[in-house]
Amino acid sequence: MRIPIGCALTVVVATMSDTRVATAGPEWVENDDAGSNGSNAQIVFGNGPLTKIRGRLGVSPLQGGTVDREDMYLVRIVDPARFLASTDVSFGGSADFDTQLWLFNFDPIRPNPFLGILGNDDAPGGESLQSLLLPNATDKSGAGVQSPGLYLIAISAFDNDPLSEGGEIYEQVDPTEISGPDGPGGTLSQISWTGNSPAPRARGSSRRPSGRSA
Ligand SMILES: [Ca+2]
Ligand SMILES: [Ca+2]
Ligand SMILES: [Ca+2]
Repeated sequence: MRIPIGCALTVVVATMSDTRVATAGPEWVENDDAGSNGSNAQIVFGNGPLTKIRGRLGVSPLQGGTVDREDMYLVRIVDPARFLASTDVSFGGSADFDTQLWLFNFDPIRPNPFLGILGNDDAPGGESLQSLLLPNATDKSGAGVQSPGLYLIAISAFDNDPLSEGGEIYEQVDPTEISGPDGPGGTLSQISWTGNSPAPRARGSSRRPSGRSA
């Protein structure tokens, strides 16, 4: 049992069947706990397009009060141009905390198998603390989802950011940018997190969307 933080992540990633990974449709519910990196990410499997992931972050009293700060899922993106992931109610998602979303490569045969691709804190537009990932970065990194395949998608609360051995993978100059992997650690595989954010918190005067979507 983990209590406080609920979220539903709208994900449009897969449009075909006949594969074990990431064509679960339409909804995937976190099973036990999704891990925090590419080696323990939860595999999303099934048939049909995946439209939503439901999960929880927060304190686990049954696990000694440890805090689960991030969840990562392995999904298949079939049509990169249609990729969208969001916790914002405008896109069918929901969360009761200030979310961040992250996308990584999943390429286990390479020396750096979990390279960062995209990250966002607050959806472009500036009215929401919820997050939005689209196929391409909005900063000057030129990053984007280039080809169909397996990818890792992760959710964390602000300001818990992904790390490689080189440091932070993303440079979030503006909270509303969809960032490419332009941080000092951006050329290396994700291995951990900054861990900042034991509990969700709101920032500024933006309205905090509440409730959990259907
Ligand atoms: Ca987790
Ligand atoms: Ca946010
Ligand atoms: Ca950036």
